[in-house]
Amino acid sequence: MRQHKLALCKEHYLEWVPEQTERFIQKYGMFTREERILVAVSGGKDSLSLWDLLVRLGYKADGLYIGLGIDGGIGYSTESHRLAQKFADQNGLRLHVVDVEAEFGQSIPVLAEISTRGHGRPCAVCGLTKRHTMNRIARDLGYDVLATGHNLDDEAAVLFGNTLQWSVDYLGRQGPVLAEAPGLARKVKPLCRFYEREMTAYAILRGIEYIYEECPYAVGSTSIYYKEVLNRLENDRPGAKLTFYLSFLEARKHGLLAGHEQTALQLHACPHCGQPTSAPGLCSFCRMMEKAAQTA
Ligand code: Q46
Ligand code: ZN
Repeated sequence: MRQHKLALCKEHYLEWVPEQTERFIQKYGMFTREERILVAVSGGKDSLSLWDLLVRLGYKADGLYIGLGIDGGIGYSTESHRLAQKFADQNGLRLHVVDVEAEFGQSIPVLAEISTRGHGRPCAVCGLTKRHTMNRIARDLGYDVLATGHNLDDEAAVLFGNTLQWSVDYLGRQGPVLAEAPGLARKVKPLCRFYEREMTAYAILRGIEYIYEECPYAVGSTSIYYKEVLNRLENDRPGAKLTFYLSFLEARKHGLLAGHEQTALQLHACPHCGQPTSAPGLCSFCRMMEKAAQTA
């Protein structure tokens, strides 16, 4: 690991990753061992590794799998569901499953077509639906915290995109912890300081079976392009990605984005689903579903 000037054998690597995870959880005050954590599990290496780590560290963590109804010629959703369920069964863990089509009448690609959001890509609709579902399940089932498997490569790519556009409101909300608000569980990203390849190595060394394929709709996305750009930088300057992200967090801590952090005061309850929203009237999810119902 050139970025850390560190080389570890398998045995020590499998100790180092949980130690670092615990350090990040404590450093950013993510959660305690008394709190109930809901891990958003996609069947990929990051979310399954995160679940594995939290359980190994003695945290109370259940999983949530959201079936998006994406096939892409590789049976993406079916296979990712199978692997998430297999991991849960093998480890005696509880996995909640929400199937979008069963719940809302249409799969994500169809909903995206109907709603015309997202310029031909289902990602905007997908992101909105996943956020809404995670918040709902966390609220209805009484979880304190929602944990996602975003790694450093994900976070650096988002940061890079937001910085290129100086989207201060998005920048103000980006970080390892997004505080709870009335009706919204706290959101945390315990893997945000691990490089993607570190998580791949962890999953492989732990023998975790995960879906290798990316979602077919990720191909050609802007975030993948940003990741490639940052990888070129990292290649020439090991550690650049981590410095970029950590310096941002440091600058934010010192007030760089003061006034842009989302506060509970700016939110009100959506009259239809009750979830906090900053949009006037219905939340974006309910507006999308209303439009889908009218078009269908
Ligand atoms: S948003 Fe887009 Fe992802 Fe949804 S449709 Fe696939 S690529 S899964 S993180
Ligand atoms: Zn709503």
